Amino acid sequence: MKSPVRITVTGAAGQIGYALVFRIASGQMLGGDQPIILQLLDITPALDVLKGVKMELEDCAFPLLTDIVCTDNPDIGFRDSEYAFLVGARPRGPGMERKDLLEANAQIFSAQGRAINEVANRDISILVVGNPANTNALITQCNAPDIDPRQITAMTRLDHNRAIAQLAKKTNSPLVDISRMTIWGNHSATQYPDLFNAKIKNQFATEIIEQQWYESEFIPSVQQRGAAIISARGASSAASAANAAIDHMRTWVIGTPDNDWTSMAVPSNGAYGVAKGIIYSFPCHCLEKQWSIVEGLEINDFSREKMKNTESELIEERDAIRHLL
Ligand code: NAX
Repeated sequence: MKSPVRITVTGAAGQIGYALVFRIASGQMLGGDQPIILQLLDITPALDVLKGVKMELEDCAFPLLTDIVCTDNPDIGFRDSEYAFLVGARPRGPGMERKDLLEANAQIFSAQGRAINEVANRDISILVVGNPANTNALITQCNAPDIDPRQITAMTRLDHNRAIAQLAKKTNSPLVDISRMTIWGNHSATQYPDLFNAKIKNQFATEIIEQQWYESEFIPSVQQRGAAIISARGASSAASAANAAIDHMRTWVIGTPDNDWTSMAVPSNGAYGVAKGIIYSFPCHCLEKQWSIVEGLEINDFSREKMKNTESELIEERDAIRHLL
């Protein structure tokens, strides 16, 4: 029997947390032979809710779940953690400017970065989900100087999955026939879902779909899907976000299939002319807890402009909280 790994989920009393922790505990992230200790972190007023989540986890009698820690203390929540989902974040309140939101979250993610630096396992793999996810990941990284920056990523897998689903639906194709989808840039309405490299079986998607549909329906609908869910459900995406978070971690650990890639927001190394250091979503290959940016893809003028636009937004976000980096 393998020894248990510690997995931290912040914001575990929230709606994504509720959709995530049961799936992790059932083995859907690391497989059916990997025992798990869940370390659930939330703020003090949410501890009662967290207690209820813990009771329900116990009631599932998951064979892999060997312990559950509930805490409002990041030094306990991240202790010896090997995987962390940073979901908890401050939502935008009434009258709050974007800059205020960035600052409020910068405080949260600086404190968590420092705690990770102090107490987490040195090989921790971190996925930031809480928005603004890319910039929150940058703040976490700057506050955890002893952790390799490559281990701190942000989530665009939900956008990636949404793009695959929309393309499959439009072309009446099985989901498994779609490969090489790419989300570039920020997890925001400026993200660029790129179909020029995507394939449906062995054909390029752009040979099958019309440019008009691509530009005026596909791109906006992927960019605005989060808002569409809120207006339909009266609450933001939760189950699909939790599913994407599991997909992100699982792909990172077990790898991408041959001839395919995933989308992950990772520190830019300057590939495709993207400013070094910002956390930008790229097409990535993964193998055994390592990722690498897929280089050498052809980028046409249409894509280049959209990639620049989302890059500019990330640079603005970084500059707004630069004093905290
Ligand atoms: P909820 O408001 O349901 O839950 C958030 C939880 O975080 C609450 O329990 C809250 O008490 C906790 N929290 C707040 N500050 C904390 C802190 N300092 N330490 C620990 N916990 C803290 O939000 P939910 O719907 O679960 O969404 C969570 C985050 O995911 C939001 O920022 C949301 O915008 C973001 N999303 C990101 C997505 C992505 O693709 N990257 C998609 C889904 C989602 O919108």
